[in-house]
Amino acid sequence: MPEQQERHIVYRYVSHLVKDTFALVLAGGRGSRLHELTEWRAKPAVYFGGKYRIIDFPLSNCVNSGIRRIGVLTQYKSHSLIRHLVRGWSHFKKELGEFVEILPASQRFSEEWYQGTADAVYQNLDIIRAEKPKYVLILSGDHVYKMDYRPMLLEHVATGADMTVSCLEVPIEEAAGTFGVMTVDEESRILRFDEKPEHPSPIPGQPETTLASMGNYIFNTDFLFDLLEKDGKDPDSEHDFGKNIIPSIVDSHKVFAYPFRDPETNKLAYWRDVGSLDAFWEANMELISPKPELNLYNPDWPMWTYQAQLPPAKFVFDDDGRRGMAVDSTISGGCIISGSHLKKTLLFSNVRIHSYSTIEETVILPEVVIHRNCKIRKAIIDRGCVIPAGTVIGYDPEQDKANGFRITDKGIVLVTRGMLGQPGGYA
Ligand code: ADQ
Ligand code: ADP
Repeated sequence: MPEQQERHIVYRYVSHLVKDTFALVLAGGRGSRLHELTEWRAKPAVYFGGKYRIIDFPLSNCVNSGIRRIGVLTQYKSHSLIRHLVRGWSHFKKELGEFVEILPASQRFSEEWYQGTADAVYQNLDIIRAEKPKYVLILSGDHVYKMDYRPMLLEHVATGADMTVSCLEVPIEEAAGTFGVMTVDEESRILRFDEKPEHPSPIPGQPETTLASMGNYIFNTDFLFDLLEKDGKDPDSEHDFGKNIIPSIVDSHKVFAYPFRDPETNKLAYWRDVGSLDAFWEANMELISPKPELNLYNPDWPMWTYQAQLPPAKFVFDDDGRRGMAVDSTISGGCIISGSHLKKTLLFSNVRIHSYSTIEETVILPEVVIHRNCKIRKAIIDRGCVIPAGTVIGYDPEQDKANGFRITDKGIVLVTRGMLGQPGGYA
């Protein structure tokens, strides 16, 4: 067969595969290691990278992979998440078979709030069934990464798997107690799966690394339905994919690992669990560094989000002629920097910086106001905070503690409206 014809057949086949796939994004997690940053929003709704929320990454990955039937499973503190999804992700055309649907907890006649991730899916089985997909792609809503899900779908079909788990090579000490880990045979079939063990088994020949689950799964739909019906009736199960479902099927079924690698370099791909305040701060700092690993400027894989219509960022001299400036920084729309100096700092939308302040290595969420003469370093300032004139943050831990701010192990200071005694609601 001529090469062109062959390629054409593959394209058509892949386009059928994605059309036969229904994606479910698990977006109900609390993210408790983000402390007050997730006091009022679920982890997937946490802001990232100046314009985005974490959930924009898996959602954009789906859309860019051609998967356009998407359900988002919400639970914990879903108000901010739902607002974002309605504003930014509701423009698909149901008539064309494309939608992002919000699936709140307890669609079924059940007394129970969602129990675990498998239960969250179980409670929405009727909705999935009505869509008649061949494959269900279950995604964690908690991670920042770019991934084309099509090669994973192709692998899933080519291996004849009942279920496929995407995974990464991770240093053992990072994985211990944090990730589901697996051992596989030469064909990548999973022989054993343990959820967050204290001592993960190494990859043969690589004593320092282990294969960690990214929390993304592909299931054949019928198989998933059978499993969940069974698990739903098991009183001893915690109804969790990592804890209960995967370990229970690796012996009896064809469960494969899909090692995710950067398609351009074939090296370890960028993937961040911004699960703690330190990881959140570090990932944002890395992103605004001169050569970040995560390239958001590549038009081939656009990251979609909701964004308000805002005027461009503006830098002005103050009354005394002191220059408003920012270097090695990223500044979003609607910001005004007047007579203050910013270095290695990320401003989300609509931030106002008044005069005579210096700000370094800081992540500032939308609608924050910083009044005059502040000195801020290594901080995260939550949405809507109004920082009074003369406030010093990140220089003296005793003073930060006395102000009621949270200081992390690595010395990053978190400031929220609650800590400042300022009201919540829309800033
Ligand atoms: P964790 O991330 O610790 O481990 P979990 O807290 O269950 O597992 O969260 C998984 C995803 O589901 C997250 O996106 C979270 O927001 C969401 N979620 C949690 N409870 C939910 C609920 N009741 N309803 C809706 N969404 C919910 C998992 C796997 C590990 C794997 C890591 C990778 O169990 O095996 O290594 O993800 O981060
Ligand atoms: P976002 O996550 O979009 O930044 P908010 O910070 O406004 O949204 O938080 C989401 C919702 O939580 C708000 O609409 C508000 O009702 C509530 N909220 C947030 N912070 C507080 C607070 N400090 N006190 C009371 N309610 C709050």
